Amino acid sequence: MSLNKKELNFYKKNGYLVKEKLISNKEINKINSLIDKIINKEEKKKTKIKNLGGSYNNNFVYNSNSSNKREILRLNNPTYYNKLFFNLSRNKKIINIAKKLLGGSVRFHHCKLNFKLPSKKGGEVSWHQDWAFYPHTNDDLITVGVYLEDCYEENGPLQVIPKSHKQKIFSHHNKSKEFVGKICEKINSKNKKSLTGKAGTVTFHHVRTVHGSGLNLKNSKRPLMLFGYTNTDAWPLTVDASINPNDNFKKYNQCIIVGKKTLVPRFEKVPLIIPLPKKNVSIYQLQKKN
Ligand SMILES: O=C(O)CCC(=O)C(=O)O
Repeated sequence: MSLNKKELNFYKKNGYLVKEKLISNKEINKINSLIDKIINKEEKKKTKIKNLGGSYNNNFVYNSNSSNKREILRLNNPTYYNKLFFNLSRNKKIINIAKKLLGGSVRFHHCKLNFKLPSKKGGEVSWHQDWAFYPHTNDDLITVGVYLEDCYEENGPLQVIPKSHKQKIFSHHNKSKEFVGKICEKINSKNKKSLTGKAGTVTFHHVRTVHGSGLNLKNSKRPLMLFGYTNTDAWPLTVDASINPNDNFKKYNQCIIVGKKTLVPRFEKVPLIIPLPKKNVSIYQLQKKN
């Protein structure tokens, strides 16, 4: 199952796309069994953490520092953690679509597995553009979300503002000029769309699309795997949680899934705001600041 012209045009116009049930139940079930094991093992541990464990270097981000009541909000870099997650990030159906949406080549950028815990335990993710976190020389970057359980309105699905990828880059800095990972000004969200679907449904949104998510009103964890991909000629302008060419050029090139190595970035006239000063913490902590 690939992408037809109508879907490609829809993505170009609106900055997002949903492919219902792209991943089979068999694959989803295997991944969910693995996740259950990981969570059970981790939540039993009573290791001391601070700062919600939420720096890039830690595997897990929690909703509390207290070992008695903490639950996992995020597994950082799941593709390094287990081959099953890596294989999902290289899934042919996902990559074929990403290739078309990115314009012909695909480089893996980053990955995270988000759990939206019930109600305030999980909280909301405020409106933001991924582009604010990792600006590149052009904006052929995409975020792909895989729902690992059915996700409907009441589960706190991803929400997007259609056509926002063609508009400005919003400031993600607060009044004190700190990078807080959210849009602080009031935005028009009248036309927001919730990206819902059964387990195995895959969402695609452009790196400049304004998005976020509301509360999970159910007693579930709403697992959502998020993969970031770039065109190979989009060169990072800052250091972020992904592999940086200046630190490890070999590994950076090993992230190419479709296309060839290049030393020639493509520059486009794209709006940019550099996300500095930035703290090495997760979006959950960043967005708590006003
Ligand atoms: O997990 C969510 O609901 C949204 C997360 C998100 O947008 C992000 O991590 O950038």
